Amino acid sequence: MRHQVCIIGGGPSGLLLSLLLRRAGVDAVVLERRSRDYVLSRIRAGVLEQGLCDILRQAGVGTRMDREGFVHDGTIITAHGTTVHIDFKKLTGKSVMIYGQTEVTHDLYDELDRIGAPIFHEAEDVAIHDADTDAPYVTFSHQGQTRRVDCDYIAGCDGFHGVSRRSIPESVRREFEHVYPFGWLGILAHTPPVADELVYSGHERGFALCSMRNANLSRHYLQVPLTDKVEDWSDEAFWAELKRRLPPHLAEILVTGPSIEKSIAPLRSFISEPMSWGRIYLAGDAAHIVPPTGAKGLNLAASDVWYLSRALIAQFAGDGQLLQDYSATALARVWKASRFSWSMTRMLHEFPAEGEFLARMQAAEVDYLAHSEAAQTALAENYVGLPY
Ligand code: RFL
Ligand code: PHB
Repeated sequence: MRHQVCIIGGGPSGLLLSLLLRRAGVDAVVLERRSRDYVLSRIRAGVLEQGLCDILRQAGVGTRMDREGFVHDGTIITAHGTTVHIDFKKLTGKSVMIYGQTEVTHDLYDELDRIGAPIFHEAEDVAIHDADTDAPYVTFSHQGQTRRVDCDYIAGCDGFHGVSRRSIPESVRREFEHVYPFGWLGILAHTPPVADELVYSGHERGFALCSMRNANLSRHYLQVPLTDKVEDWSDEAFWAELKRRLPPHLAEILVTGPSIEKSIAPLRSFISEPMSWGRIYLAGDAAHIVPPTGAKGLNLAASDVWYLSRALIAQFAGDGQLLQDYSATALARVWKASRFSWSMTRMLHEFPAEGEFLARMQAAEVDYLAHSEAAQTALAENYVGLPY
């Protein structure tokens, strides 16, 4: 088969790219390794920047988000005995939307189905060929048959473990990685959120985050050692530890209940440069990973996809400049969002190996944040998302 663009990976990056291209008359196919049910069962991001919300609306998939999502005008940061309310709206004029990645993915599937965009699920052994020529192609096996997609461009939207990044020769690739000495244990529970806004809590026992999906669905996280397993954490142990890490007035009103999902994710910062080679263009987690503090992962995937969709559309219209500049344009925003995620992670987590000096620096940083509108504005500007 022949398509103008072959998109590898049907997570949010790949699905959104497919839709944005289709809207401009560019034809793309999506190859996804997993089943649709599997993709939809992954509980991940929950905070959408205004930039991503605007893209979804423009692409015609924002209706349910605007109906069921929750606009948050601020967030609460509490650590070392200091609590700071960051008022996004007052400081930046912008807000964020609470709407799960799972729901975004759902909405994208529904629209792609409606317009008949091709998606192959359970596409196995996806391999990229001749990416450094004008006639690249991708092979995969599907329902026992070997298939081949001839295309003009390949979009690598296949996440951190995908094949696309690794198809760029090692001699060309430069990878930057920072692994944090802990993970996040997350639970989802049918309980009301502890506050109207998200609560980021730094504590000497470790970081905690109280997030939410809706008025009766909470998403909470605890910093845990990398050696911990999900089985080590009963629901009771989770709630007891979360209470210890929250300020007393929130711990008192926290409503607990059985978890409906529980998982541990390690934290890392990772950036692979360049984000393109030959006819391959990487977007989202295929090119970079941020720690979840600050909720940038999905939003960064969206800005990559935005840049890439504009560049491919211009290319097919005869102007190749944006595509030539894609890697540099995307990376400039990626490094800034990575810096923000890294600095939020540094400010709020326990780093046992680093001792009292770091703890004092963290306390000074939160105290500064509490008393400086400039510092609050800088945090808010990054949290609601840098422009693109
Ligand atoms: P995804 O979502 O990983 O999708 C990539 C897709 O590619 C498929 N794939 C392949 N398909 C074909 N052939 C292959 N060889 C393939 N290899 C892989 C995969 O099955 C998958 O469907 O990347 P994408 O689309 O770039 O989207 C990025 C976001 O998913 C990601 O940045 C965020 O979810 C990160 N993230 C979080 N971000 C936040 O902003 N807030 C969060 O709370 C948050 N929690 C998380 C997260 C990421 C997690 N991961 C990846 C471990 C929690 C977890 C557990
Ligand atoms: C979430 O709701 O899953 C979430 C929210 C904010 C973060 C990370 C995760 O910084």
